[in-house]
Parts: sequence; C-alpha cells; structure tokens
Amino acid sequence: MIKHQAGFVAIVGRPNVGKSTLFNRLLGEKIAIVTPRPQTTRNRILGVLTRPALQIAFLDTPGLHAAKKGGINEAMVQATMGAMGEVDVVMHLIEAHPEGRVHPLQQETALRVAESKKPVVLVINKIDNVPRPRLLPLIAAWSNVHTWQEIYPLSALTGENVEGLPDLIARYLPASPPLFPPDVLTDQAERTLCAEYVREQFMQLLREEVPYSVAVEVEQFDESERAPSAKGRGLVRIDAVVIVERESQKGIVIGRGGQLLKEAGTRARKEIERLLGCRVYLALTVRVERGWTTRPEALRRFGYRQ
Ligand SMILES: Nc1nc2c(ncn2[C@@H]2O[C@H](COP(=O)(O)OP(=O)(O)OP(=O)(O)O)[C@@H](O)[C@H]2O)c(=O)[nH]1
Ligand SMILES: [Mg+2]
Repeated sequence: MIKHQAGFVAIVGRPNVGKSTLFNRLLGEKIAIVTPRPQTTRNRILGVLTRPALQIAFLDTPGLHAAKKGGINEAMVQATMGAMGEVDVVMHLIEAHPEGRVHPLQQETALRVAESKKPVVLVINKIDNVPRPRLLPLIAAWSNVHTWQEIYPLSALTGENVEGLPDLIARYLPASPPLFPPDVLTDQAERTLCAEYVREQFMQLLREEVPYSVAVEVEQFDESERAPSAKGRGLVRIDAVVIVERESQKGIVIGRGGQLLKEAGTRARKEIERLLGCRVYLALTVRVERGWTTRPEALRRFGYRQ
C-alpha cells in the first residue's frame, strides 16, 4: 500500500515576493488577493492541496518586515511568526535578483526564518526576471547564506517549475492520514473572500498610504435568490463597507463624482461573480473609523489580530 503523507506548510518571506501568487497557483484557485503593492496580505490564510497519497495544508502569510510596535504591521508579522511555529515545513520565498545577487535585506530575513528550527525549503521566485546564465550563480549565492533543506527556483507568475514543488515538500512531511476532508479548499468564508476581492481593487487603485488605511467588511450577504431559476442565473446581493481611518481619506476613496468607488465596485463585482458563479449585486459605502489600524479591537474584528 502507498503510504499517505500530510502536513502543514507556511509560505513566508518579505512583502511582495509572490507568496500569494504561488499559494493560488499551487491550489489552482484565486483564494488570496494579489497586488503589485507590498503588504497586501494581512492575515494567514489556509489552502489545502489534496492529491491521491498527499495532502498539504498551505498557510499564506503576511510579509516579514520591520514593523512598528502596536499596530496592524506588528499584528501582521506576529501572524507570520505564529504560522511558522505551527507547521511541519517552512517554505521561504525570495524574489530572484535579476543580477543574480543576494540582497542584504533578504539575507537578514532569511536568517530570521532559519531560526524557526523547522525544515526550510528556500524557493527562489520570479525566475522569469532572471537571464538564464545568472540563475546558477544565484542558487550558489543562496546556498552560502545557510544550509537550506532544498533550494528550488520557479516562477509563480508563469507557473514554470511549480508542478514539482509539492513532491519536493513531501520529503519533509510525516506519514499521516489526510488532515482535512478532500473537498476542503480553504478556511476563508465566501463573504470574507468577497471582502478581500473588494479590498484588492482599492489596493490597486489608491496611492501612497491610503491603501494601507482601507479595510472592507461585508455587512449583508443575501443568498436568497442564489439558486438559478426559470428567470435565469441566480443572484447574490452584497452590501460592503469600505473603512478608512481619516476623514480626509473618505473623499479620496469615493473619488471625483464617485468615480473611484464606482470603478472599484465594478471590477470587484466581476471577480466576485466569477468566484460565486452567479450574478452579483454589490453595493459599497464608505465609513470612517478613526485610527482603526492602531486599535486592537478593530484589528481583531477584521481578523488581523488574534
Ligand atoms: N515577474 C514575476 N512577478 C511575480 C511573480 N510572482 C508574483 N509576482 C508579482 O509580484 C507582485 C506581488 O505578488 P504577491 O503574490 O501579492 O506577493 P506577496 O508576497 O503575497 O505580497 P504581500 O502579501 O504583500 O507580502 C504582484 O504584482 C505579482 O504579480 C513571478 O514569478 N514573476
Ligand atoms: Mg500576499
């Protein structure tokens, strides 16, 4: 009989290295939101990959960075450190330097991850940015930083070399029956995913510090007409609130003549329709919650803090 393996794997690394892109690609679904901005992911997200003799529970995590005490950034780093403590294997993602070098900040984070005392697979992402002759010297440079269990180059964006990663990780997972039923993909509720899809659009459309002051809460998720009927496809009605932390940010989020709010709403609605597989009516309102990014109870409410 083939032995079954299962375990938890945390995907960690500096902000913006492509953790969520890889997480989604491994799972074949868009569960975590992805933007070109650092610090997009704010909480840890479970995604389960189920294969015939292997189940890997991946945890996508917020980026590791030097965070100020007491606010959302510290909570984000704590979420990542906590995840590292709970898993069988840590997958440390770095982004390939186009010149084939190890960046000092990356090295610092890498050594912090090495302290987890867990088996660490170093994944070099974004190899689509690296001229091929630079790749081997880059792998050699990283193997000098620490004795990693494995060094594995790939591109989460193009999918190059991603396919072999689960089997490589499996070498470090225990023999175990599956940890989740085979149909479980994530621990994120549909309404949470919808809130994240809305936040993704504001992360993309807003500038400077404003995207970091935005949280999104789904207040109503009405599925009463979700089932397709003789009249046509089903419909889900969603009321979501876009929360900012300063009065002056409200107007920015709404935009001139309501343009920005409308654009974000339209884009998010299309994505949510794809996710839910039905029509979606999405109503967005904007609310100010002064200084929410530094208030523990607000961070808890949004799921950014335990
Ligand atoms: N060229 C290239 N870009 C990539 C690759 N993987 C991710 N990206 C891009 O890198 C940016 C950040 O990707 P994310 O997946 O959000 O990165 P992250 O590590 O989850 O970021 P945080 O959640 O902010 O810590 C996005 O613009 C992605 O499209 C890759 O393999 N190649
Ligand atoms: Mg992310």
